[in-house]
Amino acid sequence: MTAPRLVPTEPFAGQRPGTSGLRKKVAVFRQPHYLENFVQSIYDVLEGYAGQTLVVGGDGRFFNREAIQVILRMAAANGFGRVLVGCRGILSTPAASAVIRKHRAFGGIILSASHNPGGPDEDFGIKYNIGAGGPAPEKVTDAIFARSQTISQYRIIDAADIDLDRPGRQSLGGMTVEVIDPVADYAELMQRLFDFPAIRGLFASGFRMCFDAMHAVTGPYAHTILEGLLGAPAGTVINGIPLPDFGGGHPDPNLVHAHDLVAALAAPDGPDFGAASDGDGDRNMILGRNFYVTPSDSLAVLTANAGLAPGYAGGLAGVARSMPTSQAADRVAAALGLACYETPTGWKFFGNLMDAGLVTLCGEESFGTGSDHVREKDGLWAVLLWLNILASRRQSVEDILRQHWRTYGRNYYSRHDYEGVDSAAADALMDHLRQNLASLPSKCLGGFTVDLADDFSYTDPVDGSVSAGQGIRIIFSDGSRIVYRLSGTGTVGATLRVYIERFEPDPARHDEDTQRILAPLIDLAEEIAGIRRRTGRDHPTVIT
Ligand code: VG1
Ligand code: CO
Repeated sequence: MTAPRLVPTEPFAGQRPGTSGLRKKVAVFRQPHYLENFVQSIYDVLEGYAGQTLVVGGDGRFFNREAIQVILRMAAANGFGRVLVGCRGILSTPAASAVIRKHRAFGGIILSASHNPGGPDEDFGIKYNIGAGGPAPEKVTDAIFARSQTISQYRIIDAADIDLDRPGRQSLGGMTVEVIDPVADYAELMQRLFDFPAIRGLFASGFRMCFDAMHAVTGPYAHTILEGLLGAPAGTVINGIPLPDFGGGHPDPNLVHAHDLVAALAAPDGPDFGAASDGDGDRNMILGRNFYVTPSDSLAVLTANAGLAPGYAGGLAGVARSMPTSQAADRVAAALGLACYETPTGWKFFGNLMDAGLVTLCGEESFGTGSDHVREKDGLWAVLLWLNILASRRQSVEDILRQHWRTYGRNYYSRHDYEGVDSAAADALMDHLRQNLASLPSKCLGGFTVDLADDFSYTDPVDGSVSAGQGIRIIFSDGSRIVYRLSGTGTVGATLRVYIERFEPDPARHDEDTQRILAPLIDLAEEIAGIRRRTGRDHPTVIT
């Protein structure tokens, strides 16, 4: 057995994990000892893992395989008993969560920068997930960061690379490495949740869909499940082979970046249903024929219809959404008598609620939806739940949405992102907003009366932990909202996100253009924050 080697090192500034772990440019990760420091910091704050199982995998982006070899050699040196690693280094984020839970692993390390581009000059990321399968809570990520600021050595063994392309057991030092099929456990779980025969029947009836894997991790999952188990015709999955640079694109499932999918759906005689997922497979975008479903509406429709799928036929415990997500799901929850929770941005806040059995479904406006089957958001899961609903209701996506709006009203919603803004300017803008919050309530601005203005603070109902400073919300008396927050996942400068929402109960007004109907609130968002003056930007970089 190879003896662990202790390597002296020095801390790096700025190894603070953001919304979803540590995300930096590949060049940053490639600095000597940088990755090792962070991995050792993770291992150092964990307790009681000797002889236990760790799950490791990533979205296949550039540097994935190299990072995995380091993580494995360090896991062996630190005393893990076994590592389950996805074949070819592949595990989607939700599949990693499923594997951690099924095999009762101690935890897992997921390598991804999600929807950010990949390649030698692009982004890489690493995050730790706990034994429940979800992202580490803030107290753990804070401890990892603190450790990374004082670290002076790391443990590693000298050994040849593990063959990540060969399924089965290999030995590394005294540790077992099991190279597993990245799809099998996940596909088995999906078959327990959804009515596969009904969905197979839908495809057999001539229903056509296009799934855009965006050259990212969901390709193998979608091929196996949609074209294999569900009998969708070959060609249903496009861009289905994971590439280290995602084919040069942004693996971000929105109307701008999923252009191949949007084009397919807009074609005359195009498919009935379209969907895309992101780099690591936890996001989803849902499209009908010439029809876009906002992620917030998708959460509401899934909440209203989940009972049609066998896995949710017993009813939902409750639903949770992140604060900036539209309040569409709240209306469904109220109508169905379900508890509804509002959490800060980021999936880690849903874990406690699901573990305590308080909620079944969760969602975010950023193309994230999921349930308590795992502890991550799950792109393909959302697609399968939609397919189950379509198989059962046999209506078009558009008809389902229109009927939903007639029943619950429509929450017009949009997010405006200003990317790569000067960090100091973005901080100043937020500070200015914070300082002026107290003066806003009961003011009438542009015809809207302010009901509440605060910097969102969340007290976890399960463990009582408080997360403050989670975004500025301005809520108006008619239920409209403007929310401002800075992204915690960017790698260059700051990204300012402005979220705008307006509720419209009148079915005669459910056909308006979203940006037009939101225009007065968009103007107000500018007036209140002075975005143009403070950031020098005339327009958002991305509108979703
Ligand atoms: C963004 C989204 C947030 C999501 C996070 C991780 O965070 O807004 O809703 O949970 O990305 O998603 P931020 O801090 O940049 O707004 V993923 O698919 O990158 O794991
Ligand atoms: Co993602």
